[in-house]
Amino acid sequence: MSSIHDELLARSMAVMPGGVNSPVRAFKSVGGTPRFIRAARGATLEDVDGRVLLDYIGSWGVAILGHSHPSVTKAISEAALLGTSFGTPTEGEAELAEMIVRLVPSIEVVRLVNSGTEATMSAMRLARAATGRAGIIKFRGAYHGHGDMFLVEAGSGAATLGVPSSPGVPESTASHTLVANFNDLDSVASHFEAQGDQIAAVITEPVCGNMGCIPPEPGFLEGLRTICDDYGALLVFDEVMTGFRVALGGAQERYNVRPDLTTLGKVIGGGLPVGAYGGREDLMRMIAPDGQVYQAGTLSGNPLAVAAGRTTLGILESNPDIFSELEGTGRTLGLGLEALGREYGVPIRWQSSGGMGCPFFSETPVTDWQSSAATDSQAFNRFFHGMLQRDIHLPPSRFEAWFWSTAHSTTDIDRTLTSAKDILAGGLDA
Ligand code: KE4
Repeated sequence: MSSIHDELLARSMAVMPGGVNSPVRAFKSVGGTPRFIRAARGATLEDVDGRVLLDYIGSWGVAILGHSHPSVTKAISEAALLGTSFGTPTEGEAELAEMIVRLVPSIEVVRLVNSGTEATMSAMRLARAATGRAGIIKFRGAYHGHGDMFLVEAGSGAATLGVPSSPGVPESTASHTLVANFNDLDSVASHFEAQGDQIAAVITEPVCGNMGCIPPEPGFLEGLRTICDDYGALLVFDEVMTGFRVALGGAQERYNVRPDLTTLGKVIGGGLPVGAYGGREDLMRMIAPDGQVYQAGTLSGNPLAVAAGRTTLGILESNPDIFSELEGTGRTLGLGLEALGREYGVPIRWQSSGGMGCPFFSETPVTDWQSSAATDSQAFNRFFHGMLQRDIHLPPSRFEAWFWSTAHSTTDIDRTLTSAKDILAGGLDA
């Protein structure tokens, strides 16, 4: 008998690609039918069947304060009564920009946009304009949104010029994207040695969250900073996920490395669409209308999203202990899951930073795309569905990080671990 989720998926698929507005939601990598959600509050989602699910998707990192935080909902409601989008400057945008400048160490000037993708595309256009170079370096397995230049996998064999990994990305675009390996400075150096004078920037997730959670190894981010300085390239930290997630000042504060440009998203919108890019003032003043580098957006900085973002950042700024609490939750989850793995003979390796992390079904550390791709996908998929059957909704892919919030209680974490124990005791090869 088909469920209401099957019916809604069929209806959605009739009019939307895959029935979703973002591919990962479709459960393609884990199989099965995605749950249609009708409400979310605190650490939980409520599906259209009325089932309440403990949520580790957290809207992919957005919901650091939990869903429907009363202060955020109130701020949105009040802003909505004044209108939703004016297409003019507003005081709220200045306030949010001032908060970002105050809280993110390297950001002196910032531009608000509507998504992480817009932020990364704009930051790389600026880097190319500032350096007069076209080449960019990204890391295999890293995700920076769906801009053409980022949808590139390294060419096979020794040729490491990018080739498109999505139809519709012209070779001419992909050829400017060079691909290196995360946590491998030599793979970056070899690109610079070969064509350093053509490389505008290196863009990295300072903590990778799109191939599972992979923190930087000691010295890696510092090494990127040095090599960019040596060759006159810019260092861009894509903190769309790590910003206000791994520390109040993001990964650049946590790891004490100062990029030239930073991109932000997710948390800064408090659940509404906001992205941002910012950094050195000499670079950001090149953006129109101060400078000639064009970038624009009808709904950029709209009053609703800015109200949600300001309220969220305000709560984080006035409660900095939140980050040590989130770190502690990650430690409890990690120690518990790894202990269960040992108890039941299932290799589990937990990796996390601040309020993001994930288990890998792996004997060995996961330091880059290759080691992430080598982890046990079947084990993950069985674990995923076992947790969903127990009303715990993990991100539906082993290449995604889990996100927890200030709304996740110790009872929630205990329940997560007892559910995991139940599944592992039953065996994952069933
Ligand atoms: P958006 O365009 O989706 O707002 O942001 C793109 C982006 C840029 N940079 C990083 C480091 C990101 O993680 C993202 C988006 N993250 C994914 C989660 N892996 C969003 C989920 C989805 O695509 O539906």
